[in-house]
Amino acid sequence: MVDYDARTALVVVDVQNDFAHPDGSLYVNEAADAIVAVNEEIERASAAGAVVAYTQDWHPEHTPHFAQDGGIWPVHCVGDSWGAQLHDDLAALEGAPRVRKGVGGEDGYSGFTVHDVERDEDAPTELEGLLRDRGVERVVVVGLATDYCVRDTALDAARLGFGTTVLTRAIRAVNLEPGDGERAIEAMRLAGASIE
Ligand code: VGL
Ligand code: ZN
Repeated sequence: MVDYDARTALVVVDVQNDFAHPDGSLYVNEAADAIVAVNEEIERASAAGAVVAYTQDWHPEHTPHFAQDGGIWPVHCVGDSWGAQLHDDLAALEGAPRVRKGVGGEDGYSGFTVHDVERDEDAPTELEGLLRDRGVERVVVVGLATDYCVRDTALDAARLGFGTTVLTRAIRAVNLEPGDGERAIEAMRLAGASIE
C-alpha cells in the first residue's frame, strides 16, 4: 500500500467515458473494477493531503491519432463530447487539476508530453509544472489504459525524476495484442517504476 503525503501526487489517467463506459468507443475491459480501486486511492490520497490530478485525452474531430486520419484509433475523447467526460462513477474531486492532452491535434499518450506529428517534436503538457509547483517528488499512476496512457505517463514520470509507482489493481489494458498489458508493466518496471 502506498503511503500518501503532501509530496506525493496521485495521477488518475483518462478515466473517461470512451475508455471506461461500456458504450464508449474504445472501451477497456474491466474498467469498472479499475474505477473502484482508483476511487479507493483518491480517498486515501486526499485524506493524506496528497495532490490528486486527473488527465483527459482531449482530441479535435480530426487528428493523426485517429484511424480516419492516418492513425490507429477509432474516434474517441473528442473535446467536450460525452466520451471525453470523466466517468460518472469516478470520484472527481472539486478543484483538483485536470490536464487535457492532444488538444492541438497532437498524437501521443503521456499525461506529461504530447507529440506534434507535423514538426516531429514532443511538447510538455502542464502536468509536470503543476506537480513541481506543489512540491511533488513522487507520483502514483492509476487509470486507463495500462498499455498506452498509463505506460507512457509512468515512463515519463520516471524519466523526469519522480519516484514512480504504478498500482496494478487500479489499471486495465486495451490488449490490442494479447499480452500488451503485461509487456507494458515490464517496460514500466525496467524504467524504474515500482509496480504494486
Ligand atoms: C489511450 C489509446 C488512444 C489511453 C488514449 O488513454 O490509454 N489509448 N488514446
Ligand atoms: Zn487518444
